[in-house]
Amino acid sequence: MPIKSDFPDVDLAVTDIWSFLFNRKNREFPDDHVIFQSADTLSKQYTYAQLRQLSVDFGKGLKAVYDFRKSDVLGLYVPNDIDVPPVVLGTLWAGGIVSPANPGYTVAELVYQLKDSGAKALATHFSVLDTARKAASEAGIPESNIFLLGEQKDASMKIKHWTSIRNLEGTRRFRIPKLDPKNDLAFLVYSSGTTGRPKGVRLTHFNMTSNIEQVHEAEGWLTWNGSSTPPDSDIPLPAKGTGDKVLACLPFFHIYGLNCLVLSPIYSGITTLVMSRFDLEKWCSIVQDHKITFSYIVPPIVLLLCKHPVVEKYDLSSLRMTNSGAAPLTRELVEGLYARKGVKVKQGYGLSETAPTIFMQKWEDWRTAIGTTGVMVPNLEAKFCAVPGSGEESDGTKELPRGKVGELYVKGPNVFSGYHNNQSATAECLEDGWFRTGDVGFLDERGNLTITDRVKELIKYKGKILCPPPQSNMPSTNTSPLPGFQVPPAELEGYLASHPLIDDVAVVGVDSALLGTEVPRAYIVRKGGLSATKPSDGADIIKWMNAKVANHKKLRGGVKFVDAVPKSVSGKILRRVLKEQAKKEFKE
Ligand code: 4UW
Repeated sequence: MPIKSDFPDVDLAVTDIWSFLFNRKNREFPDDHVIFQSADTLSKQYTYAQLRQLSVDFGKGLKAVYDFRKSDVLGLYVPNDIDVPPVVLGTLWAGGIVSPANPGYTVAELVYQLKDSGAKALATHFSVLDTARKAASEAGIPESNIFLLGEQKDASMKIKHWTSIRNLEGTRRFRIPKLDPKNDLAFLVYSSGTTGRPKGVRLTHFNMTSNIEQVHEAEGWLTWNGSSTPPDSDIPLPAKGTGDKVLACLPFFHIYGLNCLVLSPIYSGITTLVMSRFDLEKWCSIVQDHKITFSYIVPPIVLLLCKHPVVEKYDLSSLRMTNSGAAPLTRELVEGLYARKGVKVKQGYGLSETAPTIFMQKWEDWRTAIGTTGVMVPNLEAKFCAVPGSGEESDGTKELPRGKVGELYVKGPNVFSGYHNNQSATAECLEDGWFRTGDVGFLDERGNLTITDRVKELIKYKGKILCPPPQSNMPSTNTSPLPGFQVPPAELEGYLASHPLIDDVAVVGVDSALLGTEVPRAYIVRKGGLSATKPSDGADIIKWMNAKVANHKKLRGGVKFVDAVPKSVSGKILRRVLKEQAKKEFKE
């Protein structure tokens, strides 16, 4: 039997995102409440009423200026900016679909997304305008369909600014088109995927509004005016008479930022300060100076907060809580940050395909469920099935008993409707509403999920074990090859990151011709960088590590010191880059 969330089901709204946010009946905060504020120039801010008006004006402009029709796609290629929310909401008002792209993309990468999504227009920023222009031209988007967000550096430039896109004739009357929230798409996000080419994840209006409601129900602690009462715990309220203040430092193009930082604040009324990009010292100084109470972060940020010397200078005590997700976070880092700065971290877990959040640690459990990603959000079902390659049947039909480690499948209103233009990839992970996450983990007795790793990232170590012959009349042999032990790189990284002389680490599998199997190899950033002399060679670390783990997890692929671990902007280790590197370097 699939496992149900312990939260009672929420009676979910079935409506388009714009109406969900701006025609909300039970809204508590007033029209003039500030929702977004630029963390760079604090004077720039948008209240709820301004966002509503700006988005309608812009939506009408899209129709008038670009003849934007229902399901037309707007490509969004910008660093974080407080203009992103009104442009996104305006596009949705016009019935369009937003396809946000990483502003670090090259021309070729952007062309791929613009073509695959079929973008009709492109919103961009002067800092990346050059790439945007070239990519638009290659993707067949006319220059007149490119416009700018943020600062308009050069007033003489021919490229329009989004604020000039209005229903200029003023006489044409437009209405929000009739949308079918369960079928019409709101977003085409391109899943970062640490392996393979990005795929367009088709997210409907209902997927997104459902996830906002699911999270709101499970979260429930952020307060726009400081009035909610915390359960009996060590978590204080914001300063008297004030609401929570969130510092937004994660990219808006990624699903975590898109839902938690662009859409959710308009629903919850939580004032959100927008950084154009993450910078550690700036993040610390904004937290200190503006009494930030909450921030969504990723494990590489937790690592920096634990280890970087600059953090010492700042008072981060206004933070009631932080929320980490997008990659594994170890117990050692959570404890390390609390010991160093008194900053609490809880975890969330989700995927682009689930719009995104499916598990969340409760605030009051930040310490008692440490290292887990928390409990299932409402309206969700889950099951665990055997991991491919484990020797057991693994087609997703046979459920494992609760508590056993397996591959996680989920079903719910937030599960996407498939990959764009890619039926075979959709068929591989979506059947009868069940989505195969590709993540491996288990539930504890309180329903908290521990993710042990991703199926594709598990290192398969084919060792040999000593065993008696199966039947006494068979020829005797004292060794037997195993189908493959699975070594979770995240577990080894957790141990290594707790080493006092190690600043950062990634573990990948590398093929050993000698042993005829994949073996774990570690890429390590020493404290003090490449010039550091300690630990002096990998042998010390291998010895230290191997004493902590079972035989099949030993670092048989060796250790290499590097100056940085390659990571995606959403905080994931780029294992394919390291695997390529390992192939070239690894000599036995
Ligand atoms: N622990 C271990 C985690 C975790 C994790 C994600 O780029 P995508 O498609 O999506 C994301 C979404 C992150 C996210 C969403 C909502 C939320 O509340 C939250 O925490 C606050 C984070 O990253 O990558 C999906 C893949 O990222 C890994 C996992 O492998 C998943 O399949 N991942 N969160 N807490 N791994």
